[in-house]
Amino acid sequence: MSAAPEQTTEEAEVEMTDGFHLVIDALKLNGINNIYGVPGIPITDLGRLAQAEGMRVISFRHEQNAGNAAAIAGYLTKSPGICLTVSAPGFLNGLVALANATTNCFPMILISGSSEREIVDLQQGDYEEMDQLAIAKPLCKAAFRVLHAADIGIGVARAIRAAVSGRPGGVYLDLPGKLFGQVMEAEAGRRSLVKVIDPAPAQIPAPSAIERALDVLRGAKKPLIILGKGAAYAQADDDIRAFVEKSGIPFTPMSMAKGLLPDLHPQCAAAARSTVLAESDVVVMIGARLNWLLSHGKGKQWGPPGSKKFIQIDIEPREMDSNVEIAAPIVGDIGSCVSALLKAMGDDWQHPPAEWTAAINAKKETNIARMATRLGKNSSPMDYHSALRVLRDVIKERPDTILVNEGANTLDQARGVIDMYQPRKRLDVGTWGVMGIGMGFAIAATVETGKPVLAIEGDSAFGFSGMEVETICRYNLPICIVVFNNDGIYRGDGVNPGGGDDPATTMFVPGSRYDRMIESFGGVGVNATTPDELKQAVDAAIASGKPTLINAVIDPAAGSESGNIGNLNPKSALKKKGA
Ligand code: OXT
Ligand code: ADP
Ligand code: MG
Repeated sequence: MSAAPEQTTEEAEVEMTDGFHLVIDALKLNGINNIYGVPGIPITDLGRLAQAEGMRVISFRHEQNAGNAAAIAGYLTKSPGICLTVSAPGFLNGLVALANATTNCFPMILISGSSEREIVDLQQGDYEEMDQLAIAKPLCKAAFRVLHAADIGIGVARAIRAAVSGRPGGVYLDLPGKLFGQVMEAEAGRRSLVKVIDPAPAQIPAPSAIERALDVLRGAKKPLIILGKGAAYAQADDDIRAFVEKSGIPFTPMSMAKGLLPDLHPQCAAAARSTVLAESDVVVMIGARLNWLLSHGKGKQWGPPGSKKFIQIDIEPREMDSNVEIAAPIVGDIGSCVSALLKAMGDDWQHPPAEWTAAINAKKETNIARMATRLGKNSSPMDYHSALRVLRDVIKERPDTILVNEGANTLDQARGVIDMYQPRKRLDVGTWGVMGIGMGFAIAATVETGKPVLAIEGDSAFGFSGMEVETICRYNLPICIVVFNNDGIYRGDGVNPGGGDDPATTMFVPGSRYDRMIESFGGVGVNATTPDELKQAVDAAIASGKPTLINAVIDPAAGSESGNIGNLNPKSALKKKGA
């Protein structure tokens, strides 16, 4: 335990500690060694002292990016990522990331300093006054405030347990400025800290649930497994692979579950997605929700009504029947559920009928051939496919590289083209389709794992967190950012329908040079206009580990509105000028 630096004469005989040190000691005691944040009143010294105590404190330019970093740190490590912010505006900046973490089931703790309770509660206009606890509550799994230094240990313990147990999510911890200066005897402080034992206890499924699921599965003629990011989070990689292979059932990964089993695995049906969703008769959902990304489990995409039975593995009981009836719910943690299934399957499990796998393979071949034609073109200027072809090769050659991906066309095309080979190597916009995760995810991904990062960013997507290139250069992180610069949102050839001088709402300054941004901070900038230039620049970046930003010039006319989800974009039915 660290002692507070300044002590009064009376306190001099006894070792003392204070709120600052207790927060740091509580985090360290629980194996948390990284903090992502932005300094300022009242937490500047907390960051400084944490650094002095050997923690890694990464200071960002904006709290939203620090929050996204904390969230993905939680996803990658199963230990809550910590985001540290100042009061009111800093807290609010971090809140988008906290809500996004909760939505995506990523464990994180947003720790914000806050103003004086007495003044805030009487609304007397304190510096950065805001009732932060009340505002955070509906946007996270749990929210706590600590008023006494002696309660810091319990507060941190509750926050950790809430973030990682059951369905993981975001937690808010409110620390009023006055708390940090509170002094207490170091020995009492030491005793007040809690090392959280078994923070995410195994949740063993009921044997009857396993039997019910296997009964449903035995009756299947066209079974399908859908792997979601919950399955990747669970880190039960070997058992999941063993279950898929022993069952012989085709699988398709949701975006962030790509690589949990390699995309080139013979049972992978990602390239026949529409076929397997529509034609399967039993679907095993492992850590994936039947939300908008899966058309809520119903409608045309899922074939005729009544043609499907679902088995769902999830740690959250209330997820069951949230959109359609689940014939066989298995509630528990994925590791325990999958290993129970494996055991109960016995040694004579029948693989699905050959007609089913043959039909899938035929569809896969058609789609892969279609994709090959698009990838084979050497378009000038580059289109999405000619640029992505070389990035696909980069990941093939360096499969331990972590891929961060956001945008619309840049996201949807990259997801299809770039095969993933290892678990938890693809990080993207997730459940909300949110822009702005890019630099925060990239920074935490390399800080937490030590792996190189390739961030493939639409030019709009990049803009949401682009200032963090300075952070990347400051900490000299091995991150290579490729900005797919098509001069705008979805496309770069928009026209102002009003005919005025203002550009179209989806347009950016044409021909911008994002590579020059990173050069001003000492990083490597490259302008790439051909696939060869792009490949050379990425290879050099990954080999050197130097912060690099490549401005990949993409045909402004190559994209489509909203990427692959144009169907969700309402359009006015009224025919007006330019509409
Ligand atoms: O089976 P069929 O035949 O159907 O074929 C499918 C697969 O089988 C096949 N396939 C393959 N073929 C061959 N080989 C391989 N390997 C292979 N793999 C697959 O390909 C097809 C399609 O497969 P896919 O993609 O798996 O299937 P599908 O049907 O697309 O899947 C459906 C979905 C819903 C699961 C999938 O599309 C998906 O995951 N989508 C996520 C979409 C998403 O989240 N998008 C981001 C949000 S868009 C919009 O909101 C944007 N905004 C607004 C905004 C946001 N988001 N956030 C904030 C804070 N503010 C504002 C903005 C501002 S995007 C955006 C910026 C955009 O501009 P940029 O400049 O950044 O980007 P550009 O567009 O590049 O300019
Ligand atoms: P995707 O977007 O990939 O489809 P979702 O975020 O929709 O994935 O779903 C992830 C699901 O995984 C959530 O319902 C969550 O409760 C569940 N989950 C997360 N971790 C575990 C775990 N360790 N065991 C069981 N279920 C989990
Ligand atoms: Mg764009």
